[in-house]
Amino acid sequence: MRIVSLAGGIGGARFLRGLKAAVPEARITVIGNTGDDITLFGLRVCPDLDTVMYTLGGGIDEDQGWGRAKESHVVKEELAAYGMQPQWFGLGDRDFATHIVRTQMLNAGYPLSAVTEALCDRWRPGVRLLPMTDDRAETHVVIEDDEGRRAIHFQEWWVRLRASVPALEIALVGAAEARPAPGVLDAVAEADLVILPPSNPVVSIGTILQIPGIREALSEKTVVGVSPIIGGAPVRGMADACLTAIGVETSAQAVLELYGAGLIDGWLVAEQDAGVRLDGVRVEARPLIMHDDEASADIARAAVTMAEELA
Ligand code: FO1
Repeated sequence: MRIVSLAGGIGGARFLRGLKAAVPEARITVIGNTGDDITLFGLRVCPDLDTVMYTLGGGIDEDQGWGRAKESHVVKEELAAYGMQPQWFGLGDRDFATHIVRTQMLNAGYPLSAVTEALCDRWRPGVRLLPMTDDRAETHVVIEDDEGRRAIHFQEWWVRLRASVPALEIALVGAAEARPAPGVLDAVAEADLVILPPSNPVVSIGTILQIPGIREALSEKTVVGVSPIIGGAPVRGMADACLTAIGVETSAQAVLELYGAGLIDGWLVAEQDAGVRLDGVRVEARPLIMHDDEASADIARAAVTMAEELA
């Protein structure tokens, strides 16, 4: 069975670990969000691709959900000693090696998809990990503070400001000119089913859907999504701040409507959201908290079963 899954950061990666356990015989292609990518100290950092690669490859810092396990921060401290900015983004020593390899390959002319394949050659995540695009498409956030109205990189809003300043706009800069990475549209066309993990619907799933051609390709397939919102609140992260920024209510109903019945065929919600309805979409309620790998696998299995029934 061939499955395509879109993924963002921590929630998506944990769900994918469950999906692999639920359908070990499936060939899974993950289309990873690259809107979070940022250049720091001359190095290209791809947080969501690395989170999927490390989580499925066994290198992730489990408590943080991002970055490497058994990490040290000597380089970060030395950079700070030189007064280098920014100091609000915590790059570990082991993680630096990933960004050095990636940047060296990008500078040699390899596209991000080839770089990601090379990095995954070491980590063996057990899925094919494709960036949503090889082109530059970065999420920037418009805020208004004492320095006036300005756009800042998503990571500065997310990590330095902890989304404490309202986002007046969230824009994927470069989306209109970006093309799906090689293999993305083929993987979707060849998929038996598509699963949307409970990733951030705005800055993870939403950004991938903004790459021209991807939403249209997915709409041809049987797609089952897992609600990232339970009882009016995100399970983790700050999806509520992102949804508010685009004028969408923080609810399982509103996220389903944001994705739309043109895309979604099945929608898994938590029991307290059992009243969610949308014409043309089958809604099922079940426990959705991924408190351990077993729970993640159960949710993933339910999504696959639903997709098979809908196909
Ligand atoms: N998130 C934080 O809250 N603080 C950090 O210092 C931080 C560093 C970091 C370094 C590498 C990486 O791959 C991810 C990192 N993240 C950090 C998480 C990152 O901001 C998020 O994982 C995604 O961008 C949103 O899903």
